[in-house]
Amino acid sequence: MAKKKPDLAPSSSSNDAQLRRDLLRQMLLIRRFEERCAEAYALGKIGGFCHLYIGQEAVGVGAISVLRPDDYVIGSYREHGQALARGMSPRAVMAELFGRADGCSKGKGGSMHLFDRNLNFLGGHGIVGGHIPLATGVGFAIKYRGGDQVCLCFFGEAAVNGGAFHEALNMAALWKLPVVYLIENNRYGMGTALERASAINDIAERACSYDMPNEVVDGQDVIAVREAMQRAVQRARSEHIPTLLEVRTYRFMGHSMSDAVSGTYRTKEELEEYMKRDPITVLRTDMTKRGEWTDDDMTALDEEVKAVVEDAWNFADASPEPALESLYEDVYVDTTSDAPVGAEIAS
Ligand SMILES: Cc1ncc(C[n+]2csc(CCOP(=O)(O)OP(=O)(O)O)c2C)c(N)n1
Repeated sequence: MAKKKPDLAPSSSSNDAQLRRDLLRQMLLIRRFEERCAEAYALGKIGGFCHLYIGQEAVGVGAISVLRPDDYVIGSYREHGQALARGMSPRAVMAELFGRADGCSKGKGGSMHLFDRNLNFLGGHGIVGGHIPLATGVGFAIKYRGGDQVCLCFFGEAAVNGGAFHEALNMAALWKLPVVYLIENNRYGMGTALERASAINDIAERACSYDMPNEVVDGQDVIAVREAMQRAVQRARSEHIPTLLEVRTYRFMGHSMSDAVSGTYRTKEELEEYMKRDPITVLRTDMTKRGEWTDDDMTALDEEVKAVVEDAWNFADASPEPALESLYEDVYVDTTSDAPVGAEIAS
């Protein structure tokens, strides 16, 4: 069996100043959005589970920035930021979190179940690793129909210890499916450190079992994420070769809104050390050094995105709760119509 060593992706300097501004704006929008989510949760406006993306913004933003509109994105329950990066409106996301009828899943999915068929954003899944085989299925469907789209699948490092991960990657490698499997390695599955749950610490090496290309990527550097993703997408699109990316990042908040920020499983010092590499600061510092960004620019951008988030909050707050009669809608496919089941998806 060929053992491929994961490479550390080099962070390079793109000359595209506009691109950097766009990436910075998206990351800042997600940061401010998530901060307001924490407030809304404390006020009881958001119920159920709520997993914030603060600290990991460069992963979703960098990876999704490479995709075409007809590509597919599927994620776990930590997906607010990915939905926003994919272009879902902050209003639709916030309304969903508030459980309101104008939410992207009509207020019946909540934080862990954000969907948008027009954006090919396929969730939002609460079962750890349960959506990885779904991504393989999407890859199969793309190839079967002769398309050149790519499916990007986000999941945490704890998911690689489940059987679904191995079955899904084996099949994707065997059948050459256009899927990018992206591990967001934030070092902890709830309160369990990676080293306590995985037999190997360099988890990109798991791809060697399937002879699959793999890379270790600096997840605090949005440009590095973008570049690794570009290589993976190129392989998937032109040769139908899947890739496993291990993107190393860190969550600055607790696992969910139900546990403390630092918890007892990690030290305050560790958290502070990782927070020195805030992905927003990393990009902003780079832009400042290039002479293309000032403190005034940052203040103006911050005000702009805060207003967007404020608008989303007000929209969500004004949206009605789903009607009781809608409780059973969208639960089962309507098989009473003449159209064959699944026909609307295939079209
Ligand atoms: C199959 C399954 N087992 C256990 C859980 C409970 N659980 C929810 S989140 C989580 C940790 C997952 O960590 P990771 O995959 O690294 O993602 P992260 O939360 O760090 O983004 C666990 C064990 C679950 N949702 N599904």
